[in-house]
Amino acid sequence: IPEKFATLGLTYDDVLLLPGESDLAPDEIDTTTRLTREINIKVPLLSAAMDTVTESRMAIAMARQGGIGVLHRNLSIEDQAYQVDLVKRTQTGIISNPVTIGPDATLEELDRICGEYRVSGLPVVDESHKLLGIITNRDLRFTPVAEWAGTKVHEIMTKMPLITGPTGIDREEANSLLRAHKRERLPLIDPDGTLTGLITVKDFVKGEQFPNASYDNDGRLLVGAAIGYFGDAWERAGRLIEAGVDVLVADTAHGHVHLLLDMVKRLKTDPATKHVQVIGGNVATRAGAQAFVDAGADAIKVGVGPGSICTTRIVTGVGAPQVSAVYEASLAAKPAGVPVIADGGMKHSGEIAKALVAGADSVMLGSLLAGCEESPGDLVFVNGKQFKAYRGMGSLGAMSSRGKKSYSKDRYFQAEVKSDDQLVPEGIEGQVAYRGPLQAVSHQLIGGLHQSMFYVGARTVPELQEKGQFVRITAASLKESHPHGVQMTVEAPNYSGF
Ligand code: RVP
Repeated sequence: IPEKFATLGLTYDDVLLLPGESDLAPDEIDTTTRLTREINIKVPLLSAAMDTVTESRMAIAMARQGGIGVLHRNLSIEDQAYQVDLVKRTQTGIISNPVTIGPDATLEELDRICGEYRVSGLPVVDESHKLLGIITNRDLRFTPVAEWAGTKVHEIMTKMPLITGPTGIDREEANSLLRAHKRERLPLIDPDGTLTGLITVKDFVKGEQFPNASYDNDGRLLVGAAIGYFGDAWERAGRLIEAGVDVLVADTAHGHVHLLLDMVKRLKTDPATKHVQVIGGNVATRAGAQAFVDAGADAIKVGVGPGSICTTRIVTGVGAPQVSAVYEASLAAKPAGVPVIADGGMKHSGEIAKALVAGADSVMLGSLLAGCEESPGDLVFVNGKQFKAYRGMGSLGAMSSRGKKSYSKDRYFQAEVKSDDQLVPEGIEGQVAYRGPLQAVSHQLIGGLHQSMFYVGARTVPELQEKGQFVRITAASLKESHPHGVQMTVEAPNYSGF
């Protein structure tokens, strides 16, 4: 029989990382990490699956910064799948399925297609998708509008031979070809001349702007989406996969539950779904993590109660201090090669490194990102200061219908509650200070992590996990850690004070 009182649980404010011997130059530090069994990302950050944090805009911004966004599920299936589609269509790499036109189409049709897809040029292909030429809407300028309906694409297109690249060309090579020939577009073809992709200069410029961006194998941004286990969850998963989602996140407040574990098992064995990465959660114990390892999850998310807007521990008395919970979960996950995600409770950048040393491979953030320009919701002014709304998915506001259907109730196992006044909330509704664009916020978070790694003497995340050593601290040390005895006169971009 286990002891009734387990060992003391610790959280972020209970520990500090000891400085270690370091001979690193800052540019040697690499924050690449494992998101799931099969996906690596360059920046170990996820944005939370919450309706005040992650919709497509945040997901695009997160992937561009090198992390990943998890689209919330307080949306109809159609709306959530549409959000996935928006992220996947954001062009920052190689376009694997470019819009094309046939040689016998008219210039009128060309103009319509360019407008519809907001592109300025199209590869011209025959019925078997062999590349015949390329046409841009600049070519239209030399033909009077009155003649568009009667002029065919093949009459004015630039015909083969064109400057093309082979299928599978890497970014550097493509870039130098575009430069050498001063071209704006590089069609990619197979040896038999079949069009397989398109690269545009515009996309490369974006690529250079976001050197860490998280891409799938086709050069599209990575995106995750939350699902449940109840009702139409299976249908939702299927639609999200059709839309191109890379990672499904089985998203509940208590993951160590048979229905959810069965859902993960089914997703990882069904031929239609098993190729997609599945994250299971949330758990806060070694046994909970082991259950997800056994169910075949590709990563495990840890956190019961640490969230800034969460009242689960107060309402139910259940939870586990986050640093200990992450450590415990990692004891089951690590030997199985399953990455761990520390979800909730991060107030400053220093906690990212603490979570990684405790055994996480990446972290999920809510309150730290809810104030970004890219999060859903409008700015609110209070006494001349700018804020954005931030609420728990278990808050009354998120779970109640208030004129529309709520899909987040089953995260708290209250899917069958009929009327709003019967709900038992486990979260609150509030607001956080406006923080500007994600780029600036993530710069501070990643910058902080770089510094942590420098202090510990770790070049890589695995090295940080191995070398990092905690010291337990007292309330007096915590006071010493924060600024003290001084009145702050200037706001720091990475310190909130609480
Ligand atoms: P934080 O970053 O501390 O704001 O926490 C965000 C996390 O809190 C989410 O990723 C989720 O796991 C959890 N959460 C979301 N809603 C609620 C709630 O209403 N209790 N909790």
